[in-house]
Amino acid sequence: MTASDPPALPADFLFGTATASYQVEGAVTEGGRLPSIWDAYCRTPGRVARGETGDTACDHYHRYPEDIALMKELGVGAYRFSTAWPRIRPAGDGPANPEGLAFYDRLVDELLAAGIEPIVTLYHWDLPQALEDRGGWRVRATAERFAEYARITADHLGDRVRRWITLNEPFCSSFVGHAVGRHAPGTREGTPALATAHHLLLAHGLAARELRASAAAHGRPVEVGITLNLDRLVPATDSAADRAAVDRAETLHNRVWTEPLLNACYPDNEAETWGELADGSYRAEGDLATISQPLDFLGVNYYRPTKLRDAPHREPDPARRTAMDIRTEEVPFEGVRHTTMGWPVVPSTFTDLLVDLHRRYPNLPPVLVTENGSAEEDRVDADGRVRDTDRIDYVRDHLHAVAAAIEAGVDVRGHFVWSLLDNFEWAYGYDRRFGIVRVDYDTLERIPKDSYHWFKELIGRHAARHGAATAS
Ligand code: GBH
Repeated sequence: MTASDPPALPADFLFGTATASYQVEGAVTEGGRLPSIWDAYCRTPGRVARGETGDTACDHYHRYPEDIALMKELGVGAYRFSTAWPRIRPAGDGPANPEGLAFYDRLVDELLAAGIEPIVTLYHWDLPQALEDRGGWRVRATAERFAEYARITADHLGDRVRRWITLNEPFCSSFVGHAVGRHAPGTREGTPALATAHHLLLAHGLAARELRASAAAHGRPVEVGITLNLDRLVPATDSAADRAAVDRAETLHNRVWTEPLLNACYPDNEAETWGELADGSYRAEGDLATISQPLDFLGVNYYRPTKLRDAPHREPDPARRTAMDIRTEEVPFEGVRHTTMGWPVVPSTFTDLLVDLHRRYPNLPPVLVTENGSAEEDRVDADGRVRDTDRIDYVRDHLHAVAAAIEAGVDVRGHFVWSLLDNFEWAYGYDRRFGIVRVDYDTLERIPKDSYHWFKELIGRHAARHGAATAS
């Protein structure tokens, strides 16, 4: 099989697209929504490129019918979106907001009418600011508030939504937010950052229980998963020091999540990775049992591999060290293409990651690739056509990488292109475009790119080859 052939994927393989509330909705002061940590972060000078915010974003809050029509035309079986906690329970605790729930009613009903399965992520980084003011993810109480919000949302939408993702990329919520400082709330902490990771896992476990209790109370089917951005980490050389550096990074990026979730234990090299920062002060008896309830599926977001070498601590004083300072240093990949994010494109590393995950965790649940895609230059022709051939190559080659993993025995059930639309790319603002549909930010017009047409053809050929309507 060459890379230009269509990937050989199972008949019932699910094709989808994904977005997230703060990145596409806009309408941040409408319908009773209150600020999230991202509204606050965007308003802090110097944090987001050009001072951009999600205030309008793609205006998906008002234009969702047009966006759903685009997906119907595309032929996807599912749409992965996130509900905004600051719409549904704006203060983080207290009463639910009927207007917030009503927006998601409209969205879900429109999707179902178009024959598209709604898959809901409950948390894609927009924590109510009111909870941040009381400690945010550093405190255990936030995990309890999250479980309540999950219950409210599931009681309301669970008659129409079967598959739920508790958290998107807790690595970003904890370490990028509280140690790198490139995401909200934008701090650079040590032990408190490790506490946020633990409380996010706990939030997942408590919410999983509520999602299942809600479904049981109403006699509805339910599937619960979590989405992780797992990293494929490669040592710069074969030296023992570089391999040990990768072991520490495996724990920071991957095992901190997969060991509690899939093995009911904490990583065995925490001391080696974080030294005295990992003091466990944030853990309580029984937490592991809550976190490690069986998953119905695991969501994996994948974009790029990372090459690392051993390095000294960046901060010599342990008291001032962040949880990212694990004596590693990134080394560039040579001789491969890089996207506009500066991310190296090496599709075979996605196969390696999936196969390795499958070997390491014998009880691995079915996998959904909940995000995969690329930000590209997107030249617009005089006639308005967007010739994004680099994105087509990227998605096609990563679908081949998924097919190879399936052939090697990994149970991958679906793939969601990030993203349906160009949108608010966090600290980068609007100039990094991941969409298969271009958004003109002056007019908010949607322009399907060549990749959209290519993807539509791929989905159509897959359906034709397998005798059409296999999805349900
Ligand atoms: C995903 O994250 C997000 O889920 C999505 O919202 C986003 O739009 C999309 O991908 C494209 O970026 O600060 O140096 O430690 C992507 C995976 C992993 C990318 C963590 C940023 C942090 C680099 N992210 N990474 S650093």
